[in-house]
Amino acid sequence: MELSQSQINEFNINGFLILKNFADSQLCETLLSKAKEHLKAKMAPIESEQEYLKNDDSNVTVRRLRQVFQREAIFEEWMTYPKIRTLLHTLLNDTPVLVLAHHNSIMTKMPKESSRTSWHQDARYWHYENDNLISVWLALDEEYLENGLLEFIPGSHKLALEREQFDAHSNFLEEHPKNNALIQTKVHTNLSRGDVVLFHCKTLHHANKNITDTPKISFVYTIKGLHTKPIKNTRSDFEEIILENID
Ligand SMILES: O=C(O)CCC(=O)C(=O)O
Repeated sequence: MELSQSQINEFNINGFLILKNFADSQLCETLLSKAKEHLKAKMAPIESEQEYLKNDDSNVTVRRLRQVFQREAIFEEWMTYPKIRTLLHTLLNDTPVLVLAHHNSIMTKMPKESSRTSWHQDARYWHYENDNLISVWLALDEEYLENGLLEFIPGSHKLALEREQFDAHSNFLEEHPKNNALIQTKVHTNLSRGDVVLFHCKTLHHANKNITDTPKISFVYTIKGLHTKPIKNTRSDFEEIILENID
């Protein structure tokens, strides 16, 4: 499968691209049912809502299953899906490499107990020589604003943002006068099972809480170009898998 020139332009201009109905529905169903098993068992390693919110609550609500690549063959199958490799190669202009240090996760928004994710760039805690990294988001079911759909600021991956526009945790400050107008330009597209969003590691995005009665469960992993090297002895300097073209 190849991207059209207008899809390539869209990614380059906006910093994200939606591929409707991309992943096989049966694959998504299997991913979802395996994800639910791991979520029910709260299988480590996880990120909990309580840890994310830094509160003393002793309950554990899973926010994210981490390090999913080795957990199930079906997770590895999706993260090395042949059909996506050519597209990623085109957008990165380099051989895609799966980064197991970052994302490599199943992201949830549990009803009532989920938290909002503030505006941020994924690259905020990553350490690479350049920004040639893309996150691959897969909707395993319907995603819309009420259950915590991602929203993006088009073109934000190309902006020269200043340190003062972010807080100490590198969240993009909503109340900062320079950021208000930019946030007004946010866009969203509802997602269905099998839809994929590819987004640049500097594209600003956020997601609200889930105010519905049903969990939202999505798969997210990160890819970099082969020539984008991690900085030695940082969190990013971790296992990687080269995805050769096997179309
Ligand atoms: O679903 C969410 O809360 C957003 C997740 C996200 O932006 C991320 O993992 O970088």
